[in-house]
Amino acid sequence: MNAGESLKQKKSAVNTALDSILAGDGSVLSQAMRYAVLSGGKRFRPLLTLSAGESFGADQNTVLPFACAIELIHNYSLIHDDLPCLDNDDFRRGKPACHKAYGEDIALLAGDGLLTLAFELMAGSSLKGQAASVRGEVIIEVSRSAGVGGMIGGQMLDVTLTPEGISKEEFQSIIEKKTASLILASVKTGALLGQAPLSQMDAIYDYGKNIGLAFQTRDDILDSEEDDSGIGVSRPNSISVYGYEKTKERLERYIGLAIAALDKISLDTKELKFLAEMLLKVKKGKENAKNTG
Ligand code: GRG
Repeated sequence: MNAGESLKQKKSAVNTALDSILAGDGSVLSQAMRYAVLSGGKRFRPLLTLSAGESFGADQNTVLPFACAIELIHNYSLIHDDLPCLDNDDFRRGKPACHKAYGEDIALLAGDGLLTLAFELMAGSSLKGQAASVRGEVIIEVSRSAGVGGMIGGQMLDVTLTPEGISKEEFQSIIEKKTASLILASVKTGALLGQAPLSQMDAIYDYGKNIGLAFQTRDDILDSEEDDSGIGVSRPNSISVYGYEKTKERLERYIGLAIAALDKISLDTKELKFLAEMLLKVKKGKENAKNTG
């Protein structure tokens, strides 16, 4: 099986697990949580976790609850990010955003519900042998990446800094925290559950960080190609800081660095390489609008 096919199988396993995790009690709140998570999405982060886990010999059933927990955290952030007080987006994955479908109050709580459920999943999953000994380390890693030092802190910078006055250092700090930190934690989680040796952690870090930076850089390129409004941007992005051509060069550089890091891991990392190379495909027409399944 090639990497594309095996990743397809992993994506399907993630979707099946999420469907079961979010079975809920039929209440409006549980419907809103299901709506937000099961409305599509690339499942990029859980695929990274599962692929990294597999590279280091972890059993898929061990990794799956953690991979799903990270996807729940990602989806909570999208629900909250779409709210009128933040990005004020009416659509997500080509469908009405959670607050458009369920109202702001329920969307806010659905996000909170997903975030807390993620930690319940990680703390409560059954782990055997050595993997059990790293549970605490994984939870700390994911908490930090999603918290004030990571995604929330990055979002705070994003809403407070303006495209006009921002320095390159400040911009790099935004994307490292807002986007790259959870992506890096996704990779590290798989590696930790697979008992990756300390000697390979630098390479894992380099891969995860660069793929995270590439992810946001690519998203900015896709956004700029979609936005033909001519009114400019209200939030800092890679194009406003570096310009279009330099942004494309940066994307290629990040991906080159991520793949070079994999070369230092003498294991089968072809899925991780495939996921990195996927980010080089930047085509016109925002995929998120089409990305419903
Ligand atoms: C705590 C009030 C409160 C809000 C949190 C942290 C946050 C708000 C929002 C962050 C949203 C975010 C990280 C946006 C940038 C990252 C990004 C490119 C998201 C899109 O991710 P994809 O492309 O989406 O993986 P799919 O649909 O494939 O899952």
